[in-house]
Amino acid sequence: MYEGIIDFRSDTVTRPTKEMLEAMLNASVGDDVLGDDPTVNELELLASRITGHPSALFLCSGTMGNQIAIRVHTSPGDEIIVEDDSHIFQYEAGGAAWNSSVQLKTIEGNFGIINIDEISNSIREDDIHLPRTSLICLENTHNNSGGVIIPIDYIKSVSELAKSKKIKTHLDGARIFNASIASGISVSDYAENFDSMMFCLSKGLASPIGSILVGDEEFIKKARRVRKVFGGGWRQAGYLAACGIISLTKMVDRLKEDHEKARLFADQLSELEEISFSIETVQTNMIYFKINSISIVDFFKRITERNLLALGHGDKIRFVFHKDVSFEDVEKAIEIIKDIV
Ligand code: TLP
Repeated sequence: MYEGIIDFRSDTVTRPTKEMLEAMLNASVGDDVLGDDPTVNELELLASRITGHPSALFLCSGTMGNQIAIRVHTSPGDEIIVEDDSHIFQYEAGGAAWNSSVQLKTIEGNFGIINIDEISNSIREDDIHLPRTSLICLENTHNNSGGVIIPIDYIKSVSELAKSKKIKTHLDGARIFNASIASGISVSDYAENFDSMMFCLSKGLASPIGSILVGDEEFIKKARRVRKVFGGGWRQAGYLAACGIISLTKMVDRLKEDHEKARLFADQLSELEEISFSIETVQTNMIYFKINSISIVDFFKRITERNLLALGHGDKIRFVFHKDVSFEDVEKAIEIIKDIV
């Protein structure tokens, strides 16, 4: 993509399509803080229709969407239940404590799934000594587990438990469209189980910037205010919303190609005895694997010399597949890896 470099670090590296750039040039815009940017309003309506939630808010990042949701659903001193390898816990720079003065009750999961009894046992009694459990968050697909899909029956049982305890639920659905394309379950069928959901336009859906938060009218009204407090009120955001509309109308179906690339890569890698990973986790557009023949540092040094980029995660290496790596690039990457391991 950039002069001979093949970039598997993330699907966030995807560049906008030509159609998106043209849509930016031609977008009708207004001032979104004043509520009159027609393209933002159109994108929010579209997001609301696709997810089945009454209202939607366009914002700059997935992290901002998760953080706003936490702020709206909780009060200072509350506790929220999250899986211990979730993005909210691992990669949002302690934002929940910083922005919302809440503490996180992390529970070890199994491929993103926290045992339902453990969730139930972690919900606090109503006692003035204890924090109030006000929110449960799930993540689908689950990034650190290899982009695995969280099963809908499990999601429903968490949702029922939360409702019975009057606890809110939020889905970090950064890659919910990958989950939907791979499972055949609609985004709205996933989303209906949560009080709010965030999803990203800037990952596999190829927008340069942007995420969406959905929920009911009251929730989004508060979220809009918190977005302003966080400095996220933006003006002619319609230029970006124009790309978001293309993401949602033209870029969803092609995600299955990214899943095929991941599968091709995984199938070839599984033949190398120096590499280990569990093939069942390759369900969408990424793969995490270990190497036993050379160190991770050497691996990264050698692939970088050959113009291949990927990311490390502890003792694992992550490759993510997206529209800006071709099937040919995938084959090339496999040959390079075969050479160096
Ligand atoms: N994930 C990034 C990194 O931050 C790890 C990536 O390259 O995968 N939820 C999930 C599940 C995510 O994977 C990410 C980004 C986010 C939220 C945050 O989205 P952004 O980067 O838009 O703030």
